[in-house]
Amino acid sequence: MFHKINKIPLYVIASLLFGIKTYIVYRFLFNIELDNVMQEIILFINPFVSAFLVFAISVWLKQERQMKFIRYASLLGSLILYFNLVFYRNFSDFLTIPVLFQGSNAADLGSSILALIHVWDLLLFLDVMIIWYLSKKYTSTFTVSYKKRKKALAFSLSIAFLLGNYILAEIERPQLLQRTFDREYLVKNIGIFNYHIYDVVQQSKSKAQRVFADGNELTEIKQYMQENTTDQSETDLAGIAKDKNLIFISLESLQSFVINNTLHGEEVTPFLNDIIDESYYFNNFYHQTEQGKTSDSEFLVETGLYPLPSGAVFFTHGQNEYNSTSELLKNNGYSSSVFHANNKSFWNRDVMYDNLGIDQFYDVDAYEVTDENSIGWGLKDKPFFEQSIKYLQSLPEPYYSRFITLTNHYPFDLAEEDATIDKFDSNSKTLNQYFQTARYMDESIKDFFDQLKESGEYEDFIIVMMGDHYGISDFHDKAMAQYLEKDKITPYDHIQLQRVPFIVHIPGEEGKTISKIGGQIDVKPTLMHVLGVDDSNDLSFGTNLFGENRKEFVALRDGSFISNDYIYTKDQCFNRETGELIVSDDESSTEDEGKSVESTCAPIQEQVQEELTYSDQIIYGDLFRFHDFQNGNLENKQK
Ligand code: GP9
Ligand code: MN
Repeated sequence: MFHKINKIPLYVIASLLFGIKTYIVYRFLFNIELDNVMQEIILFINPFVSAFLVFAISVWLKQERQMKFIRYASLLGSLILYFNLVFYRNFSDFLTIPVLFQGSNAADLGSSILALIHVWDLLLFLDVMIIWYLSKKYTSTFTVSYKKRKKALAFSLSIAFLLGNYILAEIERPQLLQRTFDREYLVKNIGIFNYHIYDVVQQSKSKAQRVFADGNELTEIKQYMQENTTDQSETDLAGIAKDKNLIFISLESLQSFVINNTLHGEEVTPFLNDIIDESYYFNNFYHQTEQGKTSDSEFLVETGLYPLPSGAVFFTHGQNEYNSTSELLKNNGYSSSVFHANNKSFWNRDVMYDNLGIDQFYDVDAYEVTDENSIGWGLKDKPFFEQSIKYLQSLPEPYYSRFITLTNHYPFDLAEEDATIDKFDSNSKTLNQYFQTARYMDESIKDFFDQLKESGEYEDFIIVMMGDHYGISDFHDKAMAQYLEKDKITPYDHIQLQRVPFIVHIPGEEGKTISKIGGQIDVKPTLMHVLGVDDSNDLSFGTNLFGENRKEFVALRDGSFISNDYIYTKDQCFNRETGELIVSDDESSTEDEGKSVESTCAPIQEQVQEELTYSDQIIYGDLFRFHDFQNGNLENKQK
């Protein structure tokens, strides 16, 4: 037997053994969810890819170092895997650098460590023992002076495997590395070791930017905010919902184009349409999210800062200091909670929520999820709300509770028995199904309202609802044009499609539809205004939507903007009312005759860039650590 094995280089044997072991750990000891065959395949491949990548380095080493390298690489790799496993047993999550070095997590782990280690775990080091034995006993057999050709082969194979793995992962999750959805997704797709490398690179990048920042930039930024984004004027609604329980519902992927609209002659969202009649409804309200999708919308609501141009700020800057909506409300006697039936680590929520001062997170573990009551991304919205009520009633009042819905999420699948409106008929399955899941979500919210009414304290609530981001991408423009009865979707239409509903429902108030422009950045000061909370020391880029002194634009995260008069996107400036393109040269358009982009969009565009850059500066430099939000002063401290 050994006769045959000794023909195989030890680094290949080590890769195979280590690969198999890692796969077993992934598959049977971590609770990784696999949704399709592709994911199964990737999960199977990546342990071997990473193992080969490391062990193949040995061919470049001097002969006397080769065995030592393989031995220690296998030991170190196994220890990393094992530490992750022990951590996972307690937290159902993977290690990250910040957790290792500054987390209270690690301390928590200390006390319970014995309970997390099992005798059988020794088996996880079986390959290490085999490798040590082989490398010691048969040192001379396995020590080889590799020819250039062999070295090149080992190297090319490493790179080819890695690329192959990466391409499969990209197919399975486009933009996996840029967006970082979830640690589990990363581990599932690129393996735990490459995930650690990725994590180290990410963390060092943001650490470096943080180190070079001092508080001085804040002075200028504060001045900008004072001049442009502060509106402390009083309105009739100031403090109207003081001390009421605030329920905030995040409407997954809901765009405004379905509101008060029909399909096959039926209203798509009958309940929301009704409730809008008794609410303040903003029909020119835009989402401002980027790659972080739902989490970006949460970030906007909690901080009044813009999310980042790439990546999810919940991930990349989850440890920064913020002055969150939850914390502001806490200072005014509120408790805070989030209800969302997904893994707690998705979008790094568990870490970020702690940091934002959110008291309670009812994640998937708080719900009873079965095959029957779930679809697509998980628990359906109706059982989600039903099962949430008991928790809601147990919360200390007044509370600020955010509910994040899920059923109206791409690919918008719905069980037939849940569908109460026919599909649309176009070349886009996505858009065709969207109306059905939007309707389902609408019904789930109706049921939730009914339950709140039954509980008898309906008047004690203020209910705010907001679409989190677009659901239908421009990939479906043709079908969208068909639905909207347009020839095509122009860049102007595209921007107008970024409108999402924003509804402020205060029982007992009549409400009205408000057409002025606004965006998610404005939610925080708007909530503070109606709740009568003093936020004069807060630093944010939003303004109270009920006030009169709103700045004249809404900036989208890609630099496009909507102003009272214009819409700017992709180097084109349109008249907001008519959609007419304003030409830049002497040729004049019919509407804005004689006007040029220079005199219309350009000055606002500059300010939009300035504002977005300020916001990024705050986040990259973690500048709020230099600010005392109690007294509104720059602190003379360096943390
Ligand atoms: C996941 C849910 C949906 O927890 O928030 O995420 P999305 O893809 O919309 O950001
Ligand atoms: Mn979402």
